[in-house]
Amino acid sequence: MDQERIESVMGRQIFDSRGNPTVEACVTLRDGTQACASVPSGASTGMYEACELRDGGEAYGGKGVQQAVDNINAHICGALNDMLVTNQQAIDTAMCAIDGTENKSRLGANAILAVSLACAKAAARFCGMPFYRYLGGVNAVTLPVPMLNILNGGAHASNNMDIQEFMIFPVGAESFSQAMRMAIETYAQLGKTLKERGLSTTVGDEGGYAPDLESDRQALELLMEAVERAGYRPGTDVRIALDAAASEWKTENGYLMPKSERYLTTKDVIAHFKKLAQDYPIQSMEDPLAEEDYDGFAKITQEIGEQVQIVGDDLFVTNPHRLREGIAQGCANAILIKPNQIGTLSETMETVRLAKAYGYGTILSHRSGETEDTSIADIAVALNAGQIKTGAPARTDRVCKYNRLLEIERQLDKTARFGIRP
Ligand code: 2PG
Ligand code: MG
Repeated sequence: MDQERIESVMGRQIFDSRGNPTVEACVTLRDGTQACASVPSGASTGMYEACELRDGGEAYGGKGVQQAVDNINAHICGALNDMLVTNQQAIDTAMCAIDGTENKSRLGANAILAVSLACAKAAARFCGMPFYRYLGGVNAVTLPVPMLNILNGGAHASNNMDIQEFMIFPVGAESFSQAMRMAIETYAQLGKTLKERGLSTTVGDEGGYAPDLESDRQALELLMEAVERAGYRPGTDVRIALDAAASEWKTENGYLMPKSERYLTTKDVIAHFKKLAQDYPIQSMEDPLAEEDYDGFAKITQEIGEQVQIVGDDLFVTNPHRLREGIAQGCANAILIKPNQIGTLSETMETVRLAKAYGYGTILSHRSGETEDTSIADIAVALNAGQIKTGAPARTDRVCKYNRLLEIERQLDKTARFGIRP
């Protein structure tokens, strides 16, 4: 009797960092090995993402996930019973087959991903390996450079900022732990500066401050000042990464910045970001245009892609087909990787492989609604992704991923590498 066969799979409803219901799955093997995983949830969700199944109705404002949980207990559990937990591809394929839809809308990508990750974790545990080692083998040695969202706007905060994320990117660090020290000291200085200026120090969904500010430029100035006050050199030690989440601005008549109520054409948006990249040490720009604006993405990549990493999030939604299309059209030069956008671990890994084959940068990412699950930290190391964004260095739903990376760094010890493109 193979001890690594799946004995049972159980789903249940838990809550995420916004207090919304989400799915947790626990997998038990024949030998009693058990592992659980839970899934996050976005606010600025791409329209091409796999389906997050919600119950609708009165309870939890329609956001309950009982249906997804029932799908695990009634359908997935039976289908995976007796399968070898180490055969991830077969497990994921089986779930996709019983779902039978293009976007996982029958079982729910939230149900499928929770089980997919729980199986992988149980397999790692069965093999007596850390999760990153099980997934990545002997090649898993690179700690990612973190992007930390220390000023929140857009759909993640109730302030007046249209850009969703102003992140610090400590690219001058020599190790992951040194990058965290730089980020934490900068975050503390930003808090101090805001307080001194009488600006709000309440935080947004991802733990970054969320003050009302006069403009994007003021936000960037504040970031640079915080870096300097922390004793680092802006542009050399710490650079800036933005996530505009511009799909949120798209209307039938072009781009409408929802908070400042400015109308812009694709051309205006590109000119705006180009100017910002000239004036500030911006290393990375995510979703500067909307999810359907392949032409705009190709244009901005052509114009500033040599100097700036252009990242597709809502554009690619971790989907290998959308990424292939983007590669063909010359859109972006990096991809954000969110396992719950596609719904299985195998497909997530396939997308990363494809991105790397075409020289695209890869950034593992949290969602704005998170849980204590730290899988993305292990996946980033396993796949040598080189970059991760998982919020401010504040709030345990964000910090737990950074803490997991510190633990991995300790385990790898002298073999640990650190960098964007290994
Ligand atoms: C993003 C994410 C994470 P959300 O747009 O990159 O920061 O936000 O999870 O709300 O889609
Ligand atoms: Mg994004």
